Amino acid sequence: MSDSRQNVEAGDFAAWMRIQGARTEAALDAALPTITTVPCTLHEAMRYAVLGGGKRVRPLLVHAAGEVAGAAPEACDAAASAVEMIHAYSLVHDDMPCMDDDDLRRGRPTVHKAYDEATALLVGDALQTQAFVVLAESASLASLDAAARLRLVVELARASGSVGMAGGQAIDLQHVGLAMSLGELEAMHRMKTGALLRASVRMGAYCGTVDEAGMAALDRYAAAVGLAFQVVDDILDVTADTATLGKTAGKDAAHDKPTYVSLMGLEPARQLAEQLRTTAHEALAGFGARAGRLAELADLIVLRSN
Ligand code: GRG
Repeated sequence: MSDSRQNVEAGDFAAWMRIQGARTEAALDAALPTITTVPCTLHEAMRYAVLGGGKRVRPLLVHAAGEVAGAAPEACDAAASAVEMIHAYSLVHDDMPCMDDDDLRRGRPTVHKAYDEATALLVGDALQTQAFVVLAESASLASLDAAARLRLVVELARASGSVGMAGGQAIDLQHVGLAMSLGELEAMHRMKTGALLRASVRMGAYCGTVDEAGMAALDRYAAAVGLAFQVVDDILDVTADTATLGKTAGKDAAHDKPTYVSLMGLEPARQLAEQLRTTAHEALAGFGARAGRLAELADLIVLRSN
């Protein structure tokens, strides 16, 4: 895969996103077993869950942080694929009847609807382990030393597990129909959604080189965009329609879930998202033009319509 970054004029964010999106699609395609590999139905369902949909925000964050760190785009492809596989697994499991019970994801029937529940469970399980196969085996990470490669594995494992995404999901499920303070809501979302977004930024940086102060600045950026992503998700759940979202709108209220909108109101939630965007931009100040894509991604995350 050739590095097309140089071909994109500075500031041409839409073209950059298209190029990174195509890179991610190709890298995921290559990293997933083919549909003729036994068990064929499981592999077909894994590919259905991952390929041809989604905004690819996490892979974009990996590549943008990689640009700050001077990382090889090929190394970022592997890290981006691994993060997106974990994200896709979380969506497949989240949509199952035992969790959020949804029929629509990325504008298509959810995996347990297109296949069946047992297949959906196994798709999530297998995508989770495949993510770590990619980090351990990918030739495009061969330029990294063993310690850096191990950091990628630990970063993704921690962000996905019981002190990250899975733990946040557990807290979320425990609080359906119950009151939650804003502090508790924030802590839950920092785990459930924020941890993987933060890991995306840190893994992009680990694919290259960033000093301690730089990593702390990237962490401040990632914490702000991670929370902003969820605040905006809560806003869109009440303001956008199902066709635009590609998933069922209005589900938070229907499930009686505490959200930023239900706790703060719509306008204060919008102001919070805007404040977080400013915080994200401020965190990048020391990087100059190298962090241009990260700044544009903060704008995308806050100003998105789906
Ligand atoms: C099942 C362990 C486990 C965890 C599930 C992330 C998650 C935890 C569930 C998803 C529920 C949800 C809708 C959360 C709101 C924020 C979010 C992660 C939205 C989906 O991510 P996008 O918008 O999706 O990046 P696309 O399809 O664009 O990739």
